[in-house]
Amino acid sequence: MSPVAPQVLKSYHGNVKPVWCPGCGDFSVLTATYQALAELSLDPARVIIASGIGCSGRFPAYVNSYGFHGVHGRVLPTATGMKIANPDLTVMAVGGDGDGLAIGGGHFAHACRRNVNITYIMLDNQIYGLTKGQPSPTTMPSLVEYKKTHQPYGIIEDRINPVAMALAYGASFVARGYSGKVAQVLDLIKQGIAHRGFSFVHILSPCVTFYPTYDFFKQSTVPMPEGHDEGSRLDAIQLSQTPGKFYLGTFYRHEGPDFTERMNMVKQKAGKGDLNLIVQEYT
Ligand SMILES: Cc1ncc(C[n+]2csc(CCOP(=O)(O)OP(=O)(O)O)c2C)c(N)n1
Ligand code: SF4
Ligand SMILES: [Mg+2]
Repeated sequence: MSPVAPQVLKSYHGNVKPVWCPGCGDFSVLTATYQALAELSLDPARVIIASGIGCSGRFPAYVNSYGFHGVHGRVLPTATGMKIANPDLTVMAVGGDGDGLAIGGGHFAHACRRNVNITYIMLDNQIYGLTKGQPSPTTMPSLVEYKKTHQPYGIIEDRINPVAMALAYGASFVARGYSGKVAQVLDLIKQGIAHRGFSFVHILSPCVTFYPTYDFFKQSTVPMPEGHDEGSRLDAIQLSQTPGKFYLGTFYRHEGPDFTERMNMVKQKAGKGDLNLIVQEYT
């Protein structure tokens, strides 16, 4: 961590006090986000954070920036619209595993392939936290016991692997952190913000109340292998599929034209962005 004056760091704190349970993994990600915004010297008035619904959805209220706590599952369309309309802003999207992979799952593919320059932080606690512990698409019944409150006869669906999904959908930056390792989470958030294009930062963020996984992730998270080639999507996909191991770090990155640049190319072709010239073509 680079030193940041305490009063500077404090200036990124929102006025609302977090209501998360003590020990919730989301606290580390919030701390890392304050630090990332401060280290990158981002003006809070030029940052906007969109969120979905869930415990994770409260995130924007705790940060002194613009924020939009939208509807369940729609964090990516919201953030996409924000960035396209305001390309100069730093736009972040924060949401849960249920928000981004169940009800909002269809948006994930399109956000990845559009390469809009936003940073998507998925706070994955492998559970629906806010609604009191129903299994989510990332619940790991074969790895961690699920308390059988909501599905008393067990979970019969296989889990989704969000990192593998983002890689397969063509995301241009894909990383994973664990809230038990806050310094690395900070580094990944900073990398995600700095990346020009869609950055997906998957955070394993335990829900101490409904699916306590700190012990499990302490054992099963491992650093990215030495010499991993971040330019190889195939190597990244292979690592993301390693049974029982959760690699932490940057899986993949590739910089090419983002969505705004691609739109500008179209504008240039179509009358250099001048609406009158475009209309003239058809009159
Ligand atoms: C359209 C709609 N359907 C269902 C809900 C109920 N609901 C609120 S939060 C949530 C799931 C939250 O899980 P997740 O996204 O993983 O967030 P977490 O609370 O775990 O951070 C659901 C199903 C809702 N608010 N809106
Ligand atoms: S219910 Fe779980 S996810 Fe929600 S605040 Fe509490 S520990 Fe965090
Ligand atoms: Mg969740």
